[in-house]
Amino acid sequence: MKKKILLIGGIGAGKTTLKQKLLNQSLVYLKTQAMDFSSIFIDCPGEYLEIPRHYHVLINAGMGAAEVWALHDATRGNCPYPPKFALAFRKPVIGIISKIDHPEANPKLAEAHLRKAGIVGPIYLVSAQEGIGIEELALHMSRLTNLSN
Ligand SMILES: Nc1nc2c(ncn2[C@@H]2O[C@H](COP(=O)(O)OP(=O)(O)O)[C@@H](O)[C@H]2O)c(=O)[nH]1
Ligand SMILES: [Mg+2]
Repeated sequence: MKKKILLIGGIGAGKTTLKQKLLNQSLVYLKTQAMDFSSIFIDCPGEYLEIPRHYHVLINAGMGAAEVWALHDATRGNCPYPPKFALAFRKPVIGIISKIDHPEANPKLAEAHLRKAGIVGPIYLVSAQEGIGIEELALHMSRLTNLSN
């Protein structure tokens, strides 16, 4: 079975835009209304992270994924993740700081939030809009999804 990557993050973190960029699709804004399993990414509405009673949906989705990508919007001042949330997944969790092109981006704060959320794996800094950091992430993605079984 093809390996999948679960994308998690708050509302508007840039999950769908990043997915489109990595799949070489045109960047079309479309609010994610439901879980979308249609590519190697499992894309979810941000509400599943922002509303604690939905946490179990993300945790269940993680079971079908090879890796979890936890996004944090660099322009967001508060943290959508509860402390140690990454430990709820039995899969590797990497951090992705999105929108680093934005004039109000604060990647240091976003990194601190992701570390507090229990992410010990690598943290990538990206801008899907400007293409920054995308090549490195695409390489990581292809290594992961080309692994056998
Ligand atoms: N400046 C900037 N804006 C972005 C970037 N990626 C996404 N956005 C914007 O952030 C908003 C939410 O993006 P979306 O991918 O739908 O977020 P999602 O809710 O996590 O799927 C949209 O208006 C995007 O155009 C980026 O790299 N830079
Ligand atoms: Mg979305």
